[in-house]
Amino acid sequence: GSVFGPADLTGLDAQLTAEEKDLARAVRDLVDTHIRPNIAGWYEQAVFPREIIPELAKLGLLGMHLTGYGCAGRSAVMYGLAASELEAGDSGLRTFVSVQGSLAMSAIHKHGSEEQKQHWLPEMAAGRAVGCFGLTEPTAGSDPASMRTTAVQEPGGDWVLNGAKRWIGLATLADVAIIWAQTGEHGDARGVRGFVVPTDTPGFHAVAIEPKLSMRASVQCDITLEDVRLPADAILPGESAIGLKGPFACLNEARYGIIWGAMGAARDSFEEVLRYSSERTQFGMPLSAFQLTQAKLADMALEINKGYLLALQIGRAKDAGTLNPTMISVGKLNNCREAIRIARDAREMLGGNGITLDHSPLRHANNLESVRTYEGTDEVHALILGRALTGVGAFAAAG
Ligand code: TGC
Repeated sequence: GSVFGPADLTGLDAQLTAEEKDLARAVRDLVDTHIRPNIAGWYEQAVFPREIIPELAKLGLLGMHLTGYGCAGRSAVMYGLAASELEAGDSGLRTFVSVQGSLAMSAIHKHGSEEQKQHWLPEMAAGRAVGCFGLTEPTAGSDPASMRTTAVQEPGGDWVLNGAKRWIGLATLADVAIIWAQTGEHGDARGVRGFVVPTDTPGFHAVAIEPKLSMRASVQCDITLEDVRLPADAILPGESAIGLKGPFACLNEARYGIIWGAMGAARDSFEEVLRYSSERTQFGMPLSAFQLTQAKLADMALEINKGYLLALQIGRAKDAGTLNPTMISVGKLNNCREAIRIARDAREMLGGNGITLDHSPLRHANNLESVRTYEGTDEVHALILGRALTGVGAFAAAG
């Protein structure tokens, strides 16, 4: 059958190479073996299963789109397929791979020194070191330019960081944090810059944000930075990392993965309710024989086909080197919005049984509340598209 499952009514499968399909199936096997049997328990107990990290590393899924330094060097489409399969298991597990690979490893790979790359990337690709990415702050979410965290360089060359970060995935598990901070004007450092911060540096504290009603099999944290002293070479030195375009280049990678990931959660919700509706009998016939059920299933399948077509189009553009951030916003906005609708419709079709952890759709819908919010909210992506269409930025009040 199609790697996109029974929702594939448009020959999506035929758009993939054999190698791409093999990778998707290998990740699905991992999800079936290690995630599906346990996810309800992890979700209920709010546990991120650390033991999954070596399994993800074995398949080369950590920093899988990066080349060299022990990374798998896979195509964007393969990375997307892996994200989709993982998120069919749970958004929290896909988030681990995104934060580790698309954010933390990408930051070092794109903007780091040779020493930083050699030191961290092979360990992170092997899953022996975990990374996190600190951009968002308690008072700077959609507007990262308003961040207050500072990095001040002392005469001896050391950097001293002070401030706070919020909603940082994996921070309590992480060995290394990429922290973005305002430098003011220090020699070559201008504006926002990134720093490679080992999390055992004195003054670095991370605390998990609890209790959450979303993304429970994952960890998001508050970080405080109190006089965190770093050597001069802790700064990400690349020209590419001067200013907010440094972190935005990493967000592009993570947002790209979400385009595919969200469709995985949608597909899993659809498959669950497709199965259920053929087994569940009311008024003397299976739910699947009711016209209202069929209309809902058809609508879900339409959006899954459109969502994957969009993901494939954007993925092929990424592999061809023609991707631009506007295309990423099209995919992120559309696929998160449609995925959460599909997950909610699937919950509804499961009736009362749909509110238990025996079924995936409400868990997916709750997770997708986070997915549509992080890496640029629906509103931010709508405004990025509005700016692309009109030439007028409407993020802040005019004047
Ligand atoms: P503006 O201030 O004009 O731009 C600053 C510079 O950045 C460049 N740029 C981009 N570069 C590459 N890719 C993109 N997508 C870029 N978007 C902007 C821009 O060209 C400029 O460069 P330069 O050389 O002129 O300095 O900003 P803007 O007006 O373009 O953007 C405004 C807005 C609202 C779109 C932007 O601020 C935005 O995207 N806000 C949303 C922030 C967001 O997504 N936050 C999520 C943070 S993720 C995180 O902290 C952890 S969540 C995951 C986890 O850990 O679990």
